[in-house]
Amino acid sequence: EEKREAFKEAAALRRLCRRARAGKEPAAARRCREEGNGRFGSRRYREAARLYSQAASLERPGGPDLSLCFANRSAALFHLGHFQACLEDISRAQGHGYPDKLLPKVLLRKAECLLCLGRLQDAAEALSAVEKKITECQTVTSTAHQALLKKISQLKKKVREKESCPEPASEAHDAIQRESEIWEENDSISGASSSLSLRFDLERGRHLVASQDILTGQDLLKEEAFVSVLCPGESLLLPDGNEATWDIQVTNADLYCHRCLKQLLASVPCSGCSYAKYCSQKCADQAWKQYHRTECSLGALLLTVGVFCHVALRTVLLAGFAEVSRLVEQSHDDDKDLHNPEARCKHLNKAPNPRAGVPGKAEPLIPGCNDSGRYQSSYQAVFNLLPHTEKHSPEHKFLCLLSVVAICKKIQETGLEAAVLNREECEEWVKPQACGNGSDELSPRMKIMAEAMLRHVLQLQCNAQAITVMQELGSEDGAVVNKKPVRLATAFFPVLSLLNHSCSPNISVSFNGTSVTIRASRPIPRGQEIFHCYDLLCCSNGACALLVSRESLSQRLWDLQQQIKKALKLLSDNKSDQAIKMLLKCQSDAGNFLSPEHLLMGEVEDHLAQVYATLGKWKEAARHLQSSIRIVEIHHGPSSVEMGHELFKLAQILFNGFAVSEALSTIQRAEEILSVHCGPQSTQIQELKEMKTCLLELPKSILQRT
Ligand SMILES: *[C@@H]1O[C@H](CO)[C@@H](O)[C@H](O)[C@H]1NC(C)=O
Ligand SMILES: *[C@@H]1O[C@H](CO)[C@@H](O)[C@H](O)[C@H]1NC(C)=O
Ligand SMILES: *[C@@H]1O[C@H](CO)[C@@H](O)[C@H](O)[C@H]1NC(C)=O
Ligand SMILES: *[C@@H]1O[C@H](CO)[C@@H](O)[C@H](O)[C@H]1NC(C)=O
Ligand SMILES: *[C@@H]1O[C@H](CO)[C@@H](O)[C@H](O)[C@H]1NC(C)=O
Ligand SMILES: *[C@@H]1O[C@H](CO)[C@@H](O)[C@H](O)[C@H]1NC(C)=O
Ligand SMILES: *[C@@H]1O[C@H](CO)[C@@H](O)[C@H](O)[C@H]1NC(C)=O
Ligand SMILES: CC(=O)N[C@H]1CO[C@H](CO)[C@@H](O)[C@@H]1O
Repeated sequence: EEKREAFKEAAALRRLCRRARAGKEPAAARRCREEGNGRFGSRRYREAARLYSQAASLERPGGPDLSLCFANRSAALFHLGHFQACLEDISRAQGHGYPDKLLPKVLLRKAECLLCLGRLQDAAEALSAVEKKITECQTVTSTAHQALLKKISQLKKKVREKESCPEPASEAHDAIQRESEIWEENDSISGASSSLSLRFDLERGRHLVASQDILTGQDLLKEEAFVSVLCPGESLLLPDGNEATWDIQVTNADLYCHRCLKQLLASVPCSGCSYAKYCSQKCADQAWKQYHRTECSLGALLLTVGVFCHVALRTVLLAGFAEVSRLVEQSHDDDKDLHNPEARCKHLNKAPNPRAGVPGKAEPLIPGCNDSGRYQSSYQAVFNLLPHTEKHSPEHKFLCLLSVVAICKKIQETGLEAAVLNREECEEWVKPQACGNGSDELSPRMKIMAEAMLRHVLQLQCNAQAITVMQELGSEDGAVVNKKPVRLATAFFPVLSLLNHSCSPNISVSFNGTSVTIRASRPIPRGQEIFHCYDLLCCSNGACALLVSRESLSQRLWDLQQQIKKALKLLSDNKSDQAIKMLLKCQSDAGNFLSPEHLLMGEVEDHLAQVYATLGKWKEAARHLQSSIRIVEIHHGPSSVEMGHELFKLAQILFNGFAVSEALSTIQRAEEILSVHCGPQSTQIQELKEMKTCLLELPKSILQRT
């Protein structure tokens, strides 16, 4: 019976896979590129660049078509003022066989870029190269020829002008010094502050405790994810993408690097699939070596089985077969020991921590630490996170097993087993071939990998950490720019996982790429345990971190999000009063099960601010926004970019409401933060400056009127 059930499930999985798309599709590539040309024509350069990127990821490498995508994108990047990225795309185009007869136009763009970057010598050289090319090239029609020559002489003139009158060196970027805190790392826990220490007792398991008094805002932990996998997420409507003549399906995969999660400007596509896109060739090469050579042809399957299975696979690929099998075998030995009283005794006797070194008062060796008692972000630490096997239902475990086996079988079928087991280095992309051995069984080595993967999938239920970022949403009314936290990736942070769950955590979490920073959100006296709030859910009756409660809480969270959506719909239908009623109800519902610092609580406040702003009730709007800002500050820190954007919004509202002195101080704070993150020349800073000027002239006229 069970076998038949498994068979049915496996067939369903295969059917589903056909729907997920991760392969190259040249026809779709061409459509994207044409659409991009259309957007370029109407000067919507950001959208154009995005469409050209999409085209590049769908195009097969090897033909000139890919080079056209890069050349086209370089034009959009040039207009956006991203000269360095533009130069990189031009050399990519040349590297992929850009047609000779089209070259002059692109080389001219290169010269212009170099000129803008102040590299005059290089610009002059590029110009003579274009001239040479044009005289060689018979195919250029005479009018085009004339136009090019005219452009060349203009540029040459500009080069000469710049040479004779060099611009003053741009003023040194006087960024504000962040209060650089003394950061001292703990000797025995990698990434943790020296104010923390790791404890272990049978009742509480492993946990972190303050070993000295900790101040609000103090950094407690800086950790790089052991593994992280980008969540595809829903497709998003971006601010400039809402005139949907062509539905640009933008997902996280189009916006963030597949490996390091950096925001993408001009993505480098994988040469094998259309899904993985990188911030640079370097990231692409590293991902290929570490895991993508295996994952590339599994794309559709991985998108179908879900991100937890994907994380599990990538975890074992990063660890390598030798380390995986060492720990799997060790865990088998430990299990045997547990069922054999004599061995168990021996096991306990060997447990004392060699570093504790106090005779007669030996502590047990803390699981996950290496033999010298150091806990660090390693595969061993990941392996020792608790899978809570007994808490999962048999159905759930069965489903996880099925997905893991499906992945391993696919790896065997496609002849990628050798790559997985590191038996030979295959750095080049080779088309996987069906392997001759038609056996339905997993090989003994793949069985070991599968066992470890299953363990990781189960661990993730409790230990998965979501990496979130603030993402800008379409602003309907244009008065206030809206941002929302979205889940970007799922990751294992073995040190962060040492923090136990609590309803009212005493820390805040913020992310930069694949690294996390933990700060104290309130003073923590010496000797207290440090608590973290996973997924930031609060538990209904004090029983924390139980899977059951997590599931039902997720349901309530989902319901709440639907309510919020409805309220926003009311708002867009001009039914502001009803929208306010609904949002206030959301707020009181949410208060019953979310901690006051939950990001969703902030989001509701934010929407309330938005409604009041559309009604011109600036005072109420400001009050709600201030509540939202308090939450953002807890989560992202007082000088985070998120905080900067919230203050920017508040400044707009205070400005509109003529709250002069409050507006001025808010502008000041926003300026300080945003000039660090976005640069003193950014549009946000310019707008803040304009508001300030306006406000400083305002009082006289207002006073005269009143
Ligand atoms: C894109 O490339 C095509 C083919 O080379 C060209 O005709 C078109 O003008 C290019 N568009 C832009 C914006 O560069
Ligand atoms: C680091 O952690 C250890 C053990 O967890 C603890 O005893 C020690 O006080 C901490 N501080 C430093 C500076 O290592
Ligand atoms: C434990 O890890 C630390 C840091 O990587 C290393 O210096 C030490 O040699 C390791 N100890 C053992 C016994 O492997
Ligand atoms: C096929 O592979 C399975 C698992 O690796 C192995 O047990 C079996 O001996 C292989 N059969 C042949 C004919 O190589
Ligand atoms: C994020 O990390 C990068 C390097 O990885 C660093 O250059 C940048 O300053 C960091 N950003 C913030 C806001 O800390
Ligand atoms: C830290 O969090 C725990 C759990 O919620 C709580 O018991 C403790 O009082 C908090 N500590 C401080 C200083 O707030
Ligand atoms: C809402 O009101 C604004 C101005 O009051 C109007 O321009 C807009 O068309 C209205 N929208 C709807 C859906 O009624
Ligand atoms: C108080 C509390 O929640 N303790 C938990 C801390 O985490 C360990 C596992 O890492 C659990 O076993 C404890 O129950």
